[in-house]
Amino acid sequence: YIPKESPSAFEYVMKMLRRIRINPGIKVLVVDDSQAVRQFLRLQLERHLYQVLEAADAEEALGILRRETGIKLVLTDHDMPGMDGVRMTSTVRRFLDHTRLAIIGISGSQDPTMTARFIKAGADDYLQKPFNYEEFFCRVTRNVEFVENLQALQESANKDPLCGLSNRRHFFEQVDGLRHNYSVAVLDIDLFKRINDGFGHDIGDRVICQTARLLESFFPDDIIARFGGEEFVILAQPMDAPGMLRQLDKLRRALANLCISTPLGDLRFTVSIGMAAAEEADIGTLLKQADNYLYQAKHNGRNQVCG
Ligand code: GH3
Ligand code: MG
Ligand code: MG
Ligand code: MG
Repeated sequence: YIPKESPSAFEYVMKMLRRIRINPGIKVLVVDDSQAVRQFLRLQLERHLYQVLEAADAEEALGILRRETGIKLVLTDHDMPGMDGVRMTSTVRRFLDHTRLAIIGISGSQDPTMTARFIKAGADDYLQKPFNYEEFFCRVTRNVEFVENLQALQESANKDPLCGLSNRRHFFEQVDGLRHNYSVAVLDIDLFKRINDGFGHDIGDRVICQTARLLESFFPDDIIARFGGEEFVILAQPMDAPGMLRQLDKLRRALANLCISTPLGDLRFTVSIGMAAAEEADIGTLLKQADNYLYQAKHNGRNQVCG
């Protein structure tokens, strides 16, 4: 949630990030075949409140990375029995990109190509053993902050700051490439201008957020987004047009039954919904069809689903 008074999402995110100097509870995975090295790194990291996980080889590390969520940094040795650190890095990068976690390669090898090999494989940084304590923490902190900055930027680029749903841009990113077997619905709050005029913009905002929450609870497994103003889009897959129409009508009734208490008295509102489904059609075509049905729903007196 980004407060209205902040000049922009970007500045707000940056301010929050500057405030967080230490990262308590941030998960770091240490991969090294030497238990003594793992123990040493654990002690160092725990002094800075990191939460440390350990793996004795690449295979164990890959298992942990597939299972655990929220690991922000991997510190990996190069020479280990089985898969080496460089190969492990390129394997990790097939399923976790730079916005998910940073990787720092560590090695005592004198091989002058080691840094380049780690970075080409997808590592973000490299440390030569034995390393200086100060340098170690500079690099750890810098890389964790970088991942967090990327994640915060990605979130503010994808999410609607008012209601937290995906925005229009992220919606199209998520549906990119879909060609068949889905249905699309466009939902628009009825006479929303009157809500704003009669109850004020803040109450209008609350109506938008309440609508978003109900949308989420009625379509938990589908792609939903706030397209703009008081308009939302739902994409359900696989396509089941009659089922989708029923679910949309349930949502419509649930919204009509909501009663929002405000300083100016109780507020009720309704929505109109247009839905389109096709075995084979691009998203643009389906959205246009759903929009036409929405227009029909408005024309027929609002508070209804057409499709
Ligand atoms: P209809 O039933 O035909 O859809 O009528 P309507 O009044 O809902 O339609 P209209 O498109 O004329 O009004 C939409 C209003 O939504 C206009 C705009 O000021 C308001 N609006 C857009 N974004 C926001 C927002 O983020 N918060 C609030 N409170 N109002 C918004
Ligand atoms: Mg080793
Ligand atoms: Mg409207
Ligand atoms: Mg509208």
